[in-house]
Amino acid sequence: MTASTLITVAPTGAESQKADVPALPVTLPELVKTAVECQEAGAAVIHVHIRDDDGQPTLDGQRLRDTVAALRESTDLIVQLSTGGSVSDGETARLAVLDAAPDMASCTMGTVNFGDDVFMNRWGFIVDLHEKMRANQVVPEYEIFDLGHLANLERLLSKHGLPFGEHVHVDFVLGVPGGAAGDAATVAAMAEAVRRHLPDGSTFAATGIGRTTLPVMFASLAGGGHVRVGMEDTVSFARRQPVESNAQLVRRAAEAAALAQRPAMAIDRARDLLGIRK
Ligand code: KMH
Ligand code: ZN
Repeated sequence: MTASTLITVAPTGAESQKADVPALPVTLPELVKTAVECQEAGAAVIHVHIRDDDGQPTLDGQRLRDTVAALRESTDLIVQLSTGGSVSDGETARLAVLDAAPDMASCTMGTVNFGDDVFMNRWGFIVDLHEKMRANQVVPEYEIFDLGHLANLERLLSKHGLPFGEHVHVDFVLGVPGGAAGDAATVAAMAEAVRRHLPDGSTFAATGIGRTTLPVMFASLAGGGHVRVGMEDTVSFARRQPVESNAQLVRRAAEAAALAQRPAMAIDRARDLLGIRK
């Protein structure tokens, strides 16, 4: 178990609309302001989805490059771009995200029902993402929406080798309608699968969608895991209390981590742990 807790913030996502969630950061200045606040609050990694001028999800290459540059200019955060995008994004655009040269990128380990939609992740596409990340020296965060995704990751690593950085880090995204439940038992089952089936030293984080945020966060901390929080995953701080800012969620995670005697991980330590290129 690491002595400190890696906190990732996922501030925007691709699903919520600014009209419904006014505090959602959708412009570049809003994203940078959020990032600065979240770094101060204890985050080490930022998982980024971007929006276009109408506030809709986009994978536009120039915007992605501008976003990476702006986050590097204003923060020390590890910049992780989403290759998941939104459910309507195609494989070519999702692979091209890596051309923006982030430190990290997400790599979802299987197809999953996603509310009324399907989040499509074919085996061949996963292999392409894994190989391109290694060629581009981008560290993956393997996104796990269901237990079978961990078996798929074991298969990927055995057939195609370790990722760039040679460290395996996964993120359990729980409570998605169509995926694994967001509860302590599921976190424990997945943590056990990581220990049994992934290389020694592999690390996991967990995030719970909506009202599963707190049980998943506490279960992950209790099980030696790391945490992801942010408005991509929940827009309610508590019952009938909308989230005011991403930093509010990061502060709560940092307080919980400190109570668990595993305080928020420093960014330099996170870079070493994950194997981020210097
Ligand atoms: N927006 C979801 C369809 C990722 O960022 O890699 C996919 C997602 C996962 O959020
Ligand atoms: Zn995402």
